[in-house]
Amino acid sequence: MESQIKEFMDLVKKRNPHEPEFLQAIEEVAETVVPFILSNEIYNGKQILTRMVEPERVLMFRVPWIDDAGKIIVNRGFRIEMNSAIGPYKGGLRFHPTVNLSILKFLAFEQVFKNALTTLPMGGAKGGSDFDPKGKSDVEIMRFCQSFMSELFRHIGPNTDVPAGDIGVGGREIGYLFGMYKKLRNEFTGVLTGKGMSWGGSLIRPEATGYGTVYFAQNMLETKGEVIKGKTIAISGSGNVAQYACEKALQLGAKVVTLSDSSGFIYDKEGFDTDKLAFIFDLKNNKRGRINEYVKKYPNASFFAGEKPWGIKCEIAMPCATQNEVNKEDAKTLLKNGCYVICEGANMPSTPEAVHIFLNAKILYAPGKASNAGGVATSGLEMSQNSLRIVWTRDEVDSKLKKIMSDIHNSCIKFGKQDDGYIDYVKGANIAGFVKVADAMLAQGVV
Ligand code: NDP
Ligand code: 2IT
Repeated sequence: MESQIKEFMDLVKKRNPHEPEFLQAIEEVAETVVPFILSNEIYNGKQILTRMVEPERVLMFRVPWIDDAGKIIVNRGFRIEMNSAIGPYKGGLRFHPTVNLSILKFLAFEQVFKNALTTLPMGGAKGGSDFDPKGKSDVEIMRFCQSFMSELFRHIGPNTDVPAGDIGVGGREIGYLFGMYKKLRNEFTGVLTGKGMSWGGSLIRPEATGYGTVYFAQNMLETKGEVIKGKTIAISGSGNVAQYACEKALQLGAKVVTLSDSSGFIYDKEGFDTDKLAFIFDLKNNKRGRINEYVKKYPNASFFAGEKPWGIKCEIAMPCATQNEVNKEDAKTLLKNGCYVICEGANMPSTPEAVHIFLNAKILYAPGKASNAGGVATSGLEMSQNSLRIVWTRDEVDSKLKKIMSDIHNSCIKFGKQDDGYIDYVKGANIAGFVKVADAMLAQGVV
């Protein structure tokens, strides 16, 4: 078994040198899916995984724009259309200076499995740019988004590829991107998700990733006869996912004590409440400020510059910032301090060493492709509403989101429950996602 995984990985490494994040995401899948393929005649020998690691299409393009000082800037734009076996390509756009081919290919690959898990008909994609939105004026953001869309529009469409937000892309950016697409195509369609409510958006979409992550944590706790109420939670990040994970956790009676950004983390030992969270929403979404400003307003809290929150004692950790933000040492520290639930809001936030530590310790560990799927699932619900030209109520969307998270949890149990009763959510999510996509690929022939 080990040798077959190695043989597969050697091939992938040879074809994708210099793409460490992409290789990391593939290896995590291969460890559980290769043995499954070998023991299932219908998949064995069909090169399905070899096909799945090759994007159907990779787009790279120049994004020139002019800053407020009149200087011409050139960024690079990307869209990775990874797999369309079960539906149109679907996945977010990330604007961050670290964006490169490796990061977007890992995200697109994860998206294929995640989208399959949602139960909705969506293929997998990811895109973005090395553009850094930090410190840019609104007009600069608009000019950049317009330039980006003036190329991307040729490749996307409501039945072809439907982008959405990710790091650095929220409601403001989706607005500018949508406006340019509509102008170029002369068509008002659901080509992007995360739209504003007056122009085709869905209620709960902004909240969905964070809410869904907390719903998933609840589902995991239920397997032990426990609830989230009263638990202490450490959250990283303070963007879209972190904010709404915090909001839902508070609503359900948990105590959230940390949030962070790339400059460090804040620790409020009394826990956040609705007023404190409203301050953070305003700070991050309107003022676009830094997280350390929180301690000026709430001096009982502390700011730890350049550090991550994983040294703080908690029962539940929710990494909601970025990839590889929980390493081997962090994992050991979390366990030492009594943490026994890791529920990932971010994509691939734990390094492979950290994941193995969590699985060996047999704690409740949910990989992002399962636990953060509520965001893209609600994007799928936005697409359905656009097609039907109707708007569902908040309660309708929220209850569909809860049901989807619970269905994903059940899929993880179906394929991940071990003989001793331990639920390996990594195995469960990988195999459940694989089976859905693989069956569609087999039915559609070698294309
Ligand atoms: P936002 O841009 O809204 O927020 C990102 C947060 O993470 C910010 O607090 C940011 O801090 C921090 N962060 C980003 N990069 C780094 C870094 N290299 N080191 C430390 N902190 C960092 O993005 P989202 O909340 O939308 O996304 C967060 C994560 O969730 C990502 O992994 C994303 O892929 C994933 N995700 C998002 C979904 C969505 O619907 N938006 C759906 C599913 C997953 P700073 O401001 O200082 O950069
Ligand atoms: O990683 C993700 O699932 C997202 N950024 C959301 C993608 C989407 O299409 O809503």
